[in-house]
Amino acid sequence: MEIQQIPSAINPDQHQVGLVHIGLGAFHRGHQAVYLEKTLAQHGGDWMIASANIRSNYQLVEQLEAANYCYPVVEYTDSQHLVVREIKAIKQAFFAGNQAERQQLLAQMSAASTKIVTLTVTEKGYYLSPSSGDLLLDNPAIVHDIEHPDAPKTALGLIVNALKQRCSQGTPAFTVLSCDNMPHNGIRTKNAVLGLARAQDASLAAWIEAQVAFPSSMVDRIVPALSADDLQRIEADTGITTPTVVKCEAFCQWVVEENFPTGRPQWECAGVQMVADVSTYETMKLRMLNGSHSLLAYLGQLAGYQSVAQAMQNNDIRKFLEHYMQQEVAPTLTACKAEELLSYSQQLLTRFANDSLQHQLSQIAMDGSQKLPQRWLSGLIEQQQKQASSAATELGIAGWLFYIQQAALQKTPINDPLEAELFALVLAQYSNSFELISECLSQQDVFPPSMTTNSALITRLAALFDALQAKEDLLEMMRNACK
Ligand code: CS2
Repeated sequence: MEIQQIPSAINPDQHQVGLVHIGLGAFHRGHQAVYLEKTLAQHGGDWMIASANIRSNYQLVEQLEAANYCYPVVEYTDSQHLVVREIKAIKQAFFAGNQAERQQLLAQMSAASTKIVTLTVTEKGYYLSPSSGDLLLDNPAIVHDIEHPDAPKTALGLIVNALKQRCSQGTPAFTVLSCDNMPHNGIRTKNAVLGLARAQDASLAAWIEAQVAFPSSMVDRIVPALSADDLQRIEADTGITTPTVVKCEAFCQWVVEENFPTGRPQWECAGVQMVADVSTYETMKLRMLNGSHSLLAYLGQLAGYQSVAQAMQNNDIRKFLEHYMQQEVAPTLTACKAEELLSYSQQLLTRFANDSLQHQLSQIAMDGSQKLPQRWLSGLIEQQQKQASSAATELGIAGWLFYIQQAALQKTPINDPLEAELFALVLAQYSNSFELISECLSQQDVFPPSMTTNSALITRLAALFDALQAKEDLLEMMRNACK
């Protein structure tokens, strides 16, 4: 094992907090915090991070505090090469699930020194209908934040509350930067924040609309959740026993829309791509990388695999993904050059095969209802409009519904905000699979209307679903989808 150690080159005492982050998970610590660390080391500035968890993992906040907010990121290039990077870019951490710390977080967010609020709260943390992008005003957490604007439970509620304080103090607004895997994540975040603000106070909403910038961004780095086995492996490889360690791949990308009226760190010195429009990067990544991940999550688990790298060792699965990316996704990415898409897809196959990551398929399978519209369905609709086949994507959809039905029958949670609705749909009595698929596709928060009424598509999905139920050879079905 070849190990490169990169100690932190910043002195946290010399930099103040300029950025508040909500969603202190492994991804944030292994991605945005690493970029900030590099930026501060090269360019200085008051851009340290104050980072918060809203609902879970108070222990992590305590552990970080105990370690003086210094933690290692272990970047595995492959099973023989890794880099251990020391990160000190986080100056403070809060657990906003407790009232006192929530007030401290809100004070930090309302302070004039805070110029940017970044978010990694996952798709469901925006409380939007995944298909339409409309705010779910009747969701209990949003109802709570409308009724109790001074004790918010959601990231949206925290942002609206802090902006209200800034508006009334005469402090300029901060910029809100979403770092979640959603299409047009800046616009979606704006809709979510404005939707909540309008339900609280129309004049505040008007101020936010006029004053707050919501740039979009595309983030990319595979940062799996850590298991006890991972911790042991890291210890064996590096001797590190720190509980706050982050494990990830070497690859890292961040493409950010240049729209920061309140100022921003000199991220480009750390390799961040600042662009006028991120949508091409975003669609490419969501459909190619995340779309492949979701195919692996459901079909890979149905084929008996547990991790991405294990599934990638199966040549049929590898070819299936190659087919999906080249034949079903690439034609929808009209703004990209064919060679660029080919090399991107090849690079993804290599990244997925990295067996040091142990990226669990069950982790990716979570929140399917929130992920699949942008990963599979928008591209599928474009392909259908051109009468082009999307057999791999269709097998993915049938596989997802079958996976949900299996879980519902075994009473195993699928970790999805629509779990109850989806379980009820797949467990109801139907006279045949066509009826079952039709009913599932009428779930409008997931499926767009053009799919719900497409009987040829429903017939194909029903046939795939029947084949899965009949335990036909899944690898053979994958091979057929590539014909
Ligand atoms: C994954 C992503 O869990 C998932 O849904 O597809 O977290 C993926 O690893 C990242 O987007 C990679 O940048």
